[in-house]
Amino acid sequence: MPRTLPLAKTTDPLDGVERRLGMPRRDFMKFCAGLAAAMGLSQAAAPAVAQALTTAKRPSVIWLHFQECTGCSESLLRAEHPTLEKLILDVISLDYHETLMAAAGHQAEEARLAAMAANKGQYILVVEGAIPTGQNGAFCKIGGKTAIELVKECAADAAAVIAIGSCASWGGMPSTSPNPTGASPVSEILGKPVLTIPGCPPNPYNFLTTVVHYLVLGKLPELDSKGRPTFAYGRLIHENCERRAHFDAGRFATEFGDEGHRQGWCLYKLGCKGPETYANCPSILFGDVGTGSWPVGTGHPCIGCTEKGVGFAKPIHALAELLTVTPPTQFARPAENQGKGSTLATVATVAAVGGLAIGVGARLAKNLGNQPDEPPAAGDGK
Ligand code: FSX
Ligand code: SF4
Ligand code: F3S
Repeated sequence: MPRTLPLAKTTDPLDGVERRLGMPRRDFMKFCAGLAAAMGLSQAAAPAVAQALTTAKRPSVIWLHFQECTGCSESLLRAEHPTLEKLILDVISLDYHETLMAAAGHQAEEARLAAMAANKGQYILVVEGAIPTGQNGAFCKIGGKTAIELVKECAADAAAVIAIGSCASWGGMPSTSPNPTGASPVSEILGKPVLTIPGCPPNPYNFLTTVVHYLVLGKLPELDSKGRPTFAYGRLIHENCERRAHFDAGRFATEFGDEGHRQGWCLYKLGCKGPETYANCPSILFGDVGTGSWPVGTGHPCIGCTEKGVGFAKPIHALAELLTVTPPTQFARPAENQGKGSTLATVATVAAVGGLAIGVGARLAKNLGNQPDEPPAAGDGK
């Protein structure tokens, strides 16, 4: 008599998603579709993203803090929808993070050394904050080591180094002239380029998408000349700004609270650095709190916080350099140079297909909500 072989047990990797992330499976799949689109992949890649998020071995992450305000960590932890901080903490194994770990003193140092030894050559080093090089690094010591010694020690056996925030990426706010502490970027200390995710603070989705790219494709994303992933920093803010039509029509706010400002007109004359700053802020917004949740959306000019040589370097209300455009005297130019990376249109397409993706619902709502009842007549601008 033939023997009946027992059926192999199958386990659905998505089974635990609802419990672990508090996110319905359907929403999780839509979210994965959004991440795939953000990486420049097609909708067909969504299952691979879901697979990587649910089954890939969680990479060990050593997270160092130096000269900064902890806003990078705060922005990751304060994201609301869809429980981003849970997703990040689920996707990575955060083995050392000075402001989040319970351990202190010698215990904390031991945890760092143990994680580095156990994951030699495989862990990701994330650095938040600039590194003070003045007076031989005496401005910042942790566990008896200077920031310079610590970052070199941790980078030696890392699989990848990520500089998160503008401080770690290019010096940021602590490096503002005259830079008395010699605040320097990670790349300068290590003497080699590193992946950077600038912004003060950076958008947490750009960090998550970078990590997911690493998990799904086994490599870091394509970078620009400043080490930034092109999926997030490939286009000027000015290319995707909801106020762009006002710029092209010559309608500018010239004072905070004036008629143009209240009408939502372009903030170029108030010093907006969107025309010389590369970032996806207008496409993916911040904090998932709804319409207008990015600097220009709230009525303040972009200060260029993601851009070396602009943020914390140029006066906030000084006029921006126009990298690709000049304000037309009468008509918009028929075509402009465009960067690479996600556009409002591509993100909106994902929203239409998936119904939910990286703050897109809020983005679309904002666009609708921002329509003035009666568009001001051309020529009203100042
Ligand atoms: Fe703060 Fe991070 Fe700014 Fe710097 O973000 S938000 S000062 S970029 O390193 O903590
Ligand atoms: Fe938007 Fe600023 Fe460009 Fe005006 S100058 S369109 S506010 S990015
Ligand atoms: Fe920074 Fe400008 Fe975006 S100030 S957050 S780069 S809109």
